[in-house]
Amino acid sequence: MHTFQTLDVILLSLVAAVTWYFYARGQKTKKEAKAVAAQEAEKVPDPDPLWDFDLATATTRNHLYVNKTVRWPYFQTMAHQPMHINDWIEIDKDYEWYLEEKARVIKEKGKVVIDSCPDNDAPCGELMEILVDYLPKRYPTLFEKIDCPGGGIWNKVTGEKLTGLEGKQGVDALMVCSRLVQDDFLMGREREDGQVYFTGGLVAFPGFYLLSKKINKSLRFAHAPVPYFNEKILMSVERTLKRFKPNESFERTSWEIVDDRNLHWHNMADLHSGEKLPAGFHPKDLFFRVDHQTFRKLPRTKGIIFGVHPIMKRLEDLEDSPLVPMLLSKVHAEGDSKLMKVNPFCLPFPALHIADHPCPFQYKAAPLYQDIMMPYLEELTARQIERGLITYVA
Ligand SMILES: *[C@@H]1O[C@H](CO)[C@@H](O)[C@H](O)[C@H]1NC(C)=O
Ligand SMILES: *[C@@H]1O[C@H](CO)[C@@H](O)[C@H](O)[C@H]1NC(C)=O
Ligand SMILES: CC(=O)N[C@H]1CO[C@H](CO)[C@@H](O)[C@@H]1O
Repeated sequence: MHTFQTLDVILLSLVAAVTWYFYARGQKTKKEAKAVAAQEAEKVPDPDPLWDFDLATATTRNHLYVNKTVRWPYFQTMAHQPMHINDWIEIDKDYEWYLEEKARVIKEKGKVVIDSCPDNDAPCGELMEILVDYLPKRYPTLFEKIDCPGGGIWNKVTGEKLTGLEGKQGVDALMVCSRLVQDDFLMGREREDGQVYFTGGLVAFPGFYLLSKKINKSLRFAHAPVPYFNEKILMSVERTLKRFKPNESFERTSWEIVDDRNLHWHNMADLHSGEKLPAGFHPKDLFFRVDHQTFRKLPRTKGIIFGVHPIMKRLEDLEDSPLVPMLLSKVHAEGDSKLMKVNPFCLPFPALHIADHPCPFQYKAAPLYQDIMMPYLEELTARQIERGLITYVA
């Protein structure tokens, strides 16, 4: 009886154990299956090839319109939209000039524009990998994969063959990226304290800020001097950056009026509070700078990649863009003055103004050029009405 009971207990335990084992195994396989399914779902499809791409005439998409670059009312929002993978890297006819200029800036400025924290070195490698994979697929007439030990890519525009790429990380990997696309890449990641930090990147064309002033700083810290930013949207921006998945890339555009073509550092960036552009500065020499900003999450290393492709238009070219001069004028005339004194180019994000820039007036922009620009915009609008591009409704 006694023995029997014991045996019973043992048997029961055994049954329980076996049941538990299979149950647990089932759960585990279920969990694994779920993880695999999630990975599948997060997979980014290949871009469509542009077989008839003509570099000599290529332009980016018309970001002025399509992405509501100049917005009215002018609120500070991320104003982002999902990005099709085809639109991640745009190449235009100025490609070679950008690459040469980028190389010059990197050579001159070094760590100020290209750098990586230790926890960003692997993401740099992954960024290079996805670029090298993407470009021959999207632009098969410009790039070709090289099958060699270590792997490589042939840039047929510059004639360079970049090889031995496998295992490249950090700045070495970013140098490869700098020979491939016009875009800059600022990189970030969520660290253990739950905040997003800027951890490195290749930022040759920031216009008004320097990577060296942002690196290893949290998004919160880096945005401290931007009016409204922290109060209003920092939390939501941070949440978005932490949560978005590799399959949930997005894009936005921002704009700025600038006084030269120096993408690295506009002359205006050095003007101080109360200063203006020199007397006699012709409004035709102002540029409308549009930055196409792309946001991707790296699947393996979870790095956050902010790509930026600046596009320059002369102010006079806006004559052919119906309503844009009028809208621009309205934004300046009636926009929130606290915001318009801010450099809207960076807003709200990457809003990379220089927390500790020596110039006390880093959020300036409008007061420097407004007097010169406004009458000219009116001229452009009048010409659009004359040409029948727009109709005047009182
Ligand atoms: C991206 O992948 C996740 C799985 O991790 C899935 O839940 C989500 O719906 C996907 N998003 C899009 C836009 O496909
Ligand atoms: C980043 O900053 C932290 C302190 O905030 C410091 O301990 C660390 O050494 C810095 N890392 C780099 C790569 O500069
Ligand atoms: C070309 C392009 O990407 N256009 C997009 C701009 O934004 C609108 C939504 O606001 C999209 O519908 C367009 O596809």
